[in-house]
Amino acid sequence: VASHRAAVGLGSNLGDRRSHIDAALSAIARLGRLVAVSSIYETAPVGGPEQGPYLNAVAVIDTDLAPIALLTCLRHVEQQQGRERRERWGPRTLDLDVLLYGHETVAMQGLTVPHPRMGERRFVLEPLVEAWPDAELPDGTAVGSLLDAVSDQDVVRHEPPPTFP
Ligand code: A4P
Ligand code: MG
Repeated sequence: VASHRAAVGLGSNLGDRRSHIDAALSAIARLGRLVAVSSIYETAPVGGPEQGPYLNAVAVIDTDLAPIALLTCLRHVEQQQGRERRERWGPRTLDLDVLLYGHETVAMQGLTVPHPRMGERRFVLEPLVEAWPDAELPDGTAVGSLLDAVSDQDVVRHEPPPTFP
């Protein structure tokens, strides 16, 4: 099986946000070879009901898992961090999204890659560009050019990620 470079978006705005993110990063590191992790960004919530600020980050891995297998593993990690699905875009202990999977386009029931809303979201693009500066969409669009075009959404502050052995 050929390995693919995938970007995973992490978000948390319930409970001990930092420990959910750190636990998720260690689990994601076991799904392949960890290439890079962004800083941890504190961001204002976008969409959904009134809710508290998020911590967001992006992890980049080289993985042998097929896209749907990767998503299944990420769902399992969400559950381990106490994720309950109540309402769409509502507050959550941990949300893990497959942002990019190589240059592949995936259009399956329950899995769309690139993530359909990533192109307008600073809370995704800023950590993605930090962790994977030359990332591209399947059509060759540089992710950095999307970040330049995004209208302002607050990224409040950021702190370094944990270090991995
Ligand atoms: N799904 C389809 N494609 C994907 C993909 N590439 N990665 C399906 C992950 N999941 C994918 O997701 C809903 C459905 O999307 C799943 O059934 C999955 O099969 P979910 O995690 O159950 O629910 P959700 O996260 O509430 O919905 P959604 O549509 O994924 O929300 P988003 O777009 O992820 O937005 N503001 C800030 N500042 N930071 C955030 O992280 N996140 C959201 C959630 C809203 N506002 C935010 C943030
Ligand atoms: Mg989600």
